[in-house]
Amino acid sequence: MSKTEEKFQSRRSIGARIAEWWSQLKRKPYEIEAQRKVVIVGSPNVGKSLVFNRLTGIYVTVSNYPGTTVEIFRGRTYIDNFLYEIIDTPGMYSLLPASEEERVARRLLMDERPDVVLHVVDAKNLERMLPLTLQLIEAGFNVILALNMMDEASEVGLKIDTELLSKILNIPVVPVIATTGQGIEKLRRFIHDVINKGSDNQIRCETGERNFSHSRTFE
Ligand SMILES: Nc1nc2c(ncn2[C@@H]2O[C@H](COP(=O)(O)OP(=O)(O)O)[C@@H](O)[C@H]2O)c(=O)[nH]1
Ligand SMILES: [Mg+2]
Repeated sequence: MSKTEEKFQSRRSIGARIAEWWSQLKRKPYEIEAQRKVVIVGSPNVGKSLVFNRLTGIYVTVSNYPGTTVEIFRGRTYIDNFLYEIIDTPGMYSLLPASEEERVARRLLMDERPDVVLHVVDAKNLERMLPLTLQLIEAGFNVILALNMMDEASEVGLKIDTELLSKILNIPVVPVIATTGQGIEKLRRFIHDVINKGSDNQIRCETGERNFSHSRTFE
C-alpha cells in the first residue's frame, strides 16, 4: 500500500468503510444462473415455506405455474460460494397426485431435475409422512429429510433417534425448528455436502442427534 493510500484509508470513517463493505455484499450476483437446485416438498402445513424463507432470505421471486393459479416461490442463496436456487412447492402427500397443487408439485419435481430434494415433515406426524420419503428415494432423488417442528415434538414427549433413522433410510436426517431457525445452518451444510460429496456414509453419520448443536432440546 502506497503512502497516499494509507493516508486515505486512515482518514475514512468507519461509516464509509461499512458502506463500501455493504455495497460489495450487494454486488454479489444473484441474477446469474444458479449452479445448483433444491426443491422443497412435503405435506401442507409442515413448515416448508418457513424453511424456504430461512434458507433464501430476500432473493425471492414468485410466479404462477404455467396454466395454473398455483404460485411457485423461487429463492436464491449462496452456500460456500455456490449459488443455489431453492424452490418451494405446494403441499403434496404422495407422488401420485390427487389435487391440482399435488400435480404441480410433482411436475416441478420431475421438470426441475433438482440436485437435492428436501423433504420437510412435521416430526410429530413422522410416521404418516415417511411414505413420501420412501417414494422420493425410490424415484432416485437425492433426498434430505428435515424433521421440522421439533419444538412441538419435544413438548408432546416425542423422542426421535435421528441417527438411527438416517441409517435406516440411508439419507441425511436433520432436526429443525423453522420458527426459531434452529437446525437451518446444519441443513445448509448437508445440502452442500450431499451435492458435493454424494450421500456417503460420512454425511449420514454426522446427521445424528449426537452432533446436533442443540440436541438437548430434542431428548
Ligand atoms: N411450532 C412450530 N411451528 C412451525 C414450525 N415451522 C412452521 N411452523 C408453523 O406452521 C405453520 C405452517 O407453516 P408453513 O411454512 O406455511 O407450512 P407449509 O404449508 O408447509 O409451507 C405456520 O403457522 C408456521 O408458523 C416449527 O418448527 N415449530
Ligand atoms: Mg407453503
